[in-house]
Amino acid sequence: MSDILQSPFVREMAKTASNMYSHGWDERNGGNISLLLDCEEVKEYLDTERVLRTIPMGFDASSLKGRLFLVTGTGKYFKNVEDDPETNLGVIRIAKDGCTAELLWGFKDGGRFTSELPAHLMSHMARLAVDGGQRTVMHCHPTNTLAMTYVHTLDEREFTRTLWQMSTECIVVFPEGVGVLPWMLCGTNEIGRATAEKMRDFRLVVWAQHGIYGVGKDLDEAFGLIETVEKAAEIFMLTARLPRLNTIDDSQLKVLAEHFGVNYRKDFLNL
Ligand code: 2HA
Ligand code: ZN
Repeated sequence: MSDILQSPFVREMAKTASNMYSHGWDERNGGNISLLLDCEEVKEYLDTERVLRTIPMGFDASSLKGRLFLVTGTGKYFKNVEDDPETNLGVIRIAKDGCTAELLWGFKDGGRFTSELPAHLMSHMARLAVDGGQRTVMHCHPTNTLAMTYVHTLDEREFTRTLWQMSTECIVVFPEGVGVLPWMLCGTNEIGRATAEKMRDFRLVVWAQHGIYGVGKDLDEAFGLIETVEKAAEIFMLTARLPRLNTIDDSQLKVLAEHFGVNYRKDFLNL
């Protein structure tokens, strides 16, 4: 059996956590990531018959039963993942009852999965229903995106349109826009359901005064989506108190979207 610490999934997850930390998106224990794993690939590294512990999840994820996820741990710091993946990460399998996680590897200090597991697994379920290639859910606290939720209306259409105006590539990268949730208590099934509901239409969901969720086929895709929103939010915040002399207007956004052939939210523009 090969060393799981050398597996592409553990290495890439650890590298991504460090990268997110370096961006200042994951202070202290902020942020969490989950990655849907390929069972056959995992068998090269783990005896998947050997369950170390079972951990109740407190919600039903029946449609994911038998599926394996690599997830970050609750209370764990992103800055430490790369040095000690086995303590800060875990591989879980959703048990037959749909409500229990079977720990196959990791959380070596007796820890457990992220407190945001409901939002992660419910988002995986929602996205898998629209995109079979969906594998990653990523949550973090990017500074400018958070700042923007204090000074900009949380109306989804307006929020998206402002982001699209902040950089030419935005409408091409997230043509469906961003979903926005008002402030809600985090770590609950309720915010999990609300996030998953938005994930039917969006790959990005902003949690006002908290952070953002991004999804994708792999870590790079989810990271890239969040990175693009955060860059646009940074430009918004840098220019928010200055007179706006120029912008990308709605007809230019339309030309962009058509040129790149993306299916954008036409109702988010004033055309
Ligand atoms: O795990 O980011 O939303 C820490 C968080 C909770
Ligand atoms: Zn958070």
